[in-house]
Amino acid sequence: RDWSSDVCSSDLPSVPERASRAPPYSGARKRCNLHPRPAMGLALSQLATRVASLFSNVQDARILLVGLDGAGKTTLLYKFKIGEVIATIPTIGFNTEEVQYKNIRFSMWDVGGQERIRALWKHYYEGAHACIFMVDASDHDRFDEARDQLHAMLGDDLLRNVSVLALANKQDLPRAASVSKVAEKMNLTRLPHNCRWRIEGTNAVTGQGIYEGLDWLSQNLPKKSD
Ligand code: G3D
Ligand code: MG
Repeated sequence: RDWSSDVCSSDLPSVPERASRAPPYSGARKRCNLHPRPAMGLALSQLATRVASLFSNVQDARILLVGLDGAGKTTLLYKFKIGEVIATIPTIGFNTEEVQYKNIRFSMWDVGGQERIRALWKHYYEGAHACIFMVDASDHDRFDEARDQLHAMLGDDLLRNVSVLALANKQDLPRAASVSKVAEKMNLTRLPHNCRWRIEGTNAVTGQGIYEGLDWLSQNLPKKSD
């Protein structure tokens, strides 16, 4: 792993701003697809199976996968067949996708947009163990919006115990902000409820960084006593 530096709540202050992060390949998505770098570590086709084994000790993991539109959520779940769609519930202005992979259930939706829709999100909060918040690290103009959405959502008491995995996605793009920059922009040290969190740099097209992030998550799910 070269660029997918990660930061977590306990070690944020010691992580230096990374001098160089983006690999010098084109950054064009299709090109990455056609020429995955050989040192990727984990065969892409195995990602879903490996992810499932991470959570094999958990009876039922309920994970919210959220972020602004365009962050890369659909790419992450569908490209790697991490789940099978079990339901899509279209509501005006709010579409969720429920995806199940073995004992892990992902509820995925785009955050942002109209305030009144937020009330509908709560249906998915109950019983959630974790929240994966995906950020397009190359979309500098929307960092503030993403941060506000993240904090507004996690301010809800129903999400008091969730563990938070932030993904600084699209690290392959030359414009992408570094992982520590995204951590700073998202104000992760100021998350409500002092929740457990971590941030990982990812490329949802190649799968880089995804396993590492989910590995941390699987080991940091809230305990029943929390
Ligand atoms: P969303 O489900 O969060 O709204 P999508 O986002 O998964 O639909 O992704 C939005 C676009 O970003 C897609 O491109 C997708 O291929 C691209 N994308 C997702 N992750 C990455 C990444 O890590 N790197 C790069 N370079 N692109 C990524 P299209 O062209 O299909 O809209
Ligand atoms: Mg989507």
